[in-house]
Parts: sequence; structure tokens; C-alpha cells
Amino acid sequence: MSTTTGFTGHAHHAHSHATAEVPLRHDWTLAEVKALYELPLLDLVYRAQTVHRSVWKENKVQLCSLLSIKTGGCPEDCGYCPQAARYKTGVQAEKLMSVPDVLDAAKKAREAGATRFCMGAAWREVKDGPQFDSVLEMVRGVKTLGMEACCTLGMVTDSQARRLKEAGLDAYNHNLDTSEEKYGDIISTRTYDDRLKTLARVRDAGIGVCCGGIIGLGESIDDRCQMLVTLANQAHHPESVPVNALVPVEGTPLAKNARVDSLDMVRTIAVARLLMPASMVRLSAGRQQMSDEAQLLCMMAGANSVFFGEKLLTTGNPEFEQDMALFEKAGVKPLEPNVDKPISQ
Ligand code: SAM
Ligand code: DTB
Ligand code: SF4
Repeated sequence: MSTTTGFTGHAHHAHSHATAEVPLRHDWTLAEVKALYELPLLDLVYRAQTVHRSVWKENKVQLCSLLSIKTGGCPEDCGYCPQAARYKTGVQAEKLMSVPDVLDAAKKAREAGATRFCMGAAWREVKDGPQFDSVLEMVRGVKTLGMEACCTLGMVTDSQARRLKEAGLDAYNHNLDTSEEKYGDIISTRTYDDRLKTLARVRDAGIGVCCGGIIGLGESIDDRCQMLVTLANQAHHPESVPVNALVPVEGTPLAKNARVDSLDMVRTIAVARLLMPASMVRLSAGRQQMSDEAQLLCMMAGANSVFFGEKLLTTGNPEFEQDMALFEKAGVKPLEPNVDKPISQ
């Protein structure tokens, strides 16, 4: 099945007025995708950049801000995660942040140039009640500030997805992380199918899907490519595809994993760009370990978003000044904040 990119109705498409002629395919085979992944690096980057520029004509990079609104104490056993209660990582379990504190952080992020605000909670799933009501309030507040609002709260039901949509949520992040085959080695407290079900509920509620993965979990190239195939062969591509490099955290089962080679990030991002031309591809966790040059190569390969600010959820991120210096010296254009909403609001 093949459709052409139709740029309507999504907040982030405001910076691409293109009626691009790049076909959106949903029938990728693993062999095809592996052949792309294994191209000579510069051929791969050249192809990804060519597709990228034909769709994203303004070639801007979105600055997103991430806030952990509920840190630690999670009952799941994701092998990479410092927030799982069962691993001794030094992350303390905290209560859900208050609505005003979250909105203060959102305002600061907007003043610093963020156009998207992502709120993360270390929950297995959302539970109805006062805490979820507060999250809905946070979403409404972020929307009032004129930013894109994204949440990542674990599994949701249909009615919870509907309520998030009504509150104005633009996107829900829920990663597949790796291939279905590899999944059981990394997480035992839920299945790949649980993940896909939540993603379908989010999609059905009309919320944008943010779904990607992590490299450096000990997966094979096949696993990496298969994850990208699974993402791209859905009836709709996720509007947003975060590509994370494992941040190894002491106390987690994956703490001693080998450091991710930056060029593997470049390849993964390039293939994501080729498979999902109209999706935002986000260079997410792992930037602190990457050189300026490697990050720029990721952008050449099609990454058009980064998380900025001193922290991701619990681990480090490059300093704000360092990021701004990189954008400045390389002439990378950040996506402008929504000018219709006054900054003082
Ligand atoms: N609990 C919710 C869930 O799992 O969907 C939301 C928060 S969870 C921390 C969000 C994502 O962060 C995970 O899906 C994973 O991809 C990423 N992540 C967590 N720990 C990481 C690490 N150490 N390195 C890289 N990415 C990580
Ligand atoms: C995503 O794919 N990466 C972000 C966001 N979605 C929520 C989270 C990265 C977390 C890195 C580990 C930490 O800081 O705790
Ligand atoms: Fe919990 Fe999410 Fe961390 Fe898994 S990734 S342990 S679900 S916070």
C-alpha cells in the first residue's frame, strides 16, 4: 500500500508546506530494510538527506523539553530503566508533581525556545482518579501556553485516551523499544502486544503517536531493522519516532552494556527517515555521549528534533549553552515557538 504525504491537520507540519511527492510505504520487508542499514554510511546518509530535504523543505530542528512529572518507583522491570523500583539505581520514588510546578517548568521551557513539552510518568499504566485528573489539567495548561503537549504515562484504556484527547493532548509517547523477538529479554512484566494495544487506542482516540526505540540493549542489526519495519508497516506511520541510545545506569541489568557507537545512531536515524519520510525523527537519549560532529551527522541523516535542557527524565543531557552553541556555529535553525501566544501568558 502506498499513499502520498498529505500535510494537513498536524501541529508540526506547520513548518513544512510541502506537497511532497515522497510515497509513504507500509510494506517494507526486513531484507530491504537491512540492505538500507548496511549501505556504505555516506550513501545511506545521502539518501536519507535527499528524502529529508524533499519533505522538510525548511530543514528546521524542533527543540523539545522533557519533564519527569512522576519519578521512580515503577513496578515494571524494563532492563534499561533507572526508574524501575526493583533496581537499586539511586533514583528515589517521588509523588506526582503539582500542576502549578509543572506549568512553571513548561513556561520556562517555552521561554528557552521549546515548542513541545513532554511529560513522563514512571507508571505501568494510568489509573483513573485525582492523579489522572491532574495530568489532564497539566495538558490543558501546556496547550494554553501554545506548545505541543505530549505525555508518556504507560498503558492507557480507550476512555483514558479519549479524555487525554479532549484535554488537547497532541501526542502520546509509548515506545516499542526493540523487535518483538528481543522484547522478552528486556522486559518481562508486559508484552509487545500490550504495547501495540495501547498504541492502537491512542491512534483511535485521534492523538498523534510518538513511538520509537532504544539501541544498545544488546540487540542485533536484525532486531533494530525489524523494529523499524514494525513501526513503518503500521497503517499510519507514527507522527514522531524517538531514537534513543541506551544511557547505561548503574544498578540496572544493562548497566555494563557496551557504549553505543554514534554511527549506529546515524544509521538507525537514516533508516527511520527513509521508511517514515513525513515523521518527526527525534535524536533522543544519548546525546551527552556524542560529539558535536556525530549529532550533526544524525541531523544530516534526518533527525529533526532534540530534547534540550539539563536532564532527560533522570539522566543527564548536554547543557543548554552547549546545545545553543552547536546550533549557532553550525547554523542549525530551530523551529520557532508559536508567535500567536504571548510569552508572558
Ligand atoms: N513508564 C512509561 C513507559 O514505559 O512507557 C513512560 C516513561 S519511560 C521512562 C519512556 C521511555 O524512556 C522508555 O520507553 C524508554 O524507551 C526510554 N528510556 C528509559 N530509560 C532509558 C535509558 N536508560 N536509556 C535510553 N532510553 C531510556
Ligand atoms: C523517549 O523515547 N525518550 C525520552 C522520552 N521518550 C520520554 C526519555 C529518555 C529517558 C532516558 C533515561 C532517563 O533520563 O531516565
Ligand atoms: Fe517503568 Fe517506563 Fe521505566 Fe519501564 S521504562 S520501568 S514502564 S518508567
